[in-house]
Amino acid sequence: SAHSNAVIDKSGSALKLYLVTDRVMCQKLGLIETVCEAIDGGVTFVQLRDKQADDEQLYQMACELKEAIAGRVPLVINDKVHIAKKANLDGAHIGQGDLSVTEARQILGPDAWLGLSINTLSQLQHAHDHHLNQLDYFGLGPVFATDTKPNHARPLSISGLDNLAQASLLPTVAIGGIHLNNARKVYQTHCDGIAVVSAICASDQPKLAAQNLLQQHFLAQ
Ligand code: TZP
Ligand code: MG
Repeated sequence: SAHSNAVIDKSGSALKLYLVTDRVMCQKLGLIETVCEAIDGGVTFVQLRDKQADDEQLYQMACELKEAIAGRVPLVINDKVHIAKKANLDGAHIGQGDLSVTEARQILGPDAWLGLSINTLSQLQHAHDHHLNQLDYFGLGPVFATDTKPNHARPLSISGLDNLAQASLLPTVAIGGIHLNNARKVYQTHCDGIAVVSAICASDQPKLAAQNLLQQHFLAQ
C-alpha cells in the first residue's frame, strides 16, 4: 500500500547494493520503472536524489516512489530531510555541507535511517566523536572519479576507501565511479556495500545491471 515502510533492519546487509537515483539518466524506462526493475534485480536500498527538482516536485516523486517500492527496501532522500519526514520515507542521507546531523536526527525521529557522506579520516573522526549515536551508516567516497557528481572531492582509490571502512564504527557503503568492471574490488574492501548511480540508472536493463553488480559480491567472497 502507499503507507508501507520497509521493515527497519538497520544492519550493514541492507547496504549491499544501494541505488542512488538520477531521473535524467533513466531515459528508457523512467524513474519509477527503473527503480522497480533494479529492486527486482536485487537492489537492497534506494536513495532519491534530484538536484534539479524543487521541493514540491521532490515531494511528489517521493510519494510516487514510496508507493511503487511498497516497503520492499528502505527508501531515503538526499539532503531534504523535511521532505523525508513529510512523505514518511524511511530516512535521509546528508553530506558535509547540509544541515547538521543533530538537526537531521531531530527532524526524522529515532527510528529512521540517517546516513552521512565521508571523504576523509578527519570527517570520520568528527562524526565518531560527535554523532555516533545519531547515525546509522557512512557513505564513503568518491572511490573513483565520476562525471555524475560535478566538483566532487578527491577520489579515495581502493586503498583509501578500505582505510576508512576499517576505521569506521558504523556500517559503510562505497560510492563514486563504481561499475561492473570495478565492483568486485570494492566488495573486497571492508565496506558493507556499493552505491551506484549511472551503473544502474543509465542502463537500458536496470534489472540485469543490478543482478550483474550483485554477482560481483558473491564472486568477491
Ligand atoms: N556522491 C559521491 S560520488 C557520487 C555521489 C552522489 C556520484 C556517483 O555516481 P556514479 O554514476 O555511480 O559514479
Ligand atoms: Mg548533500
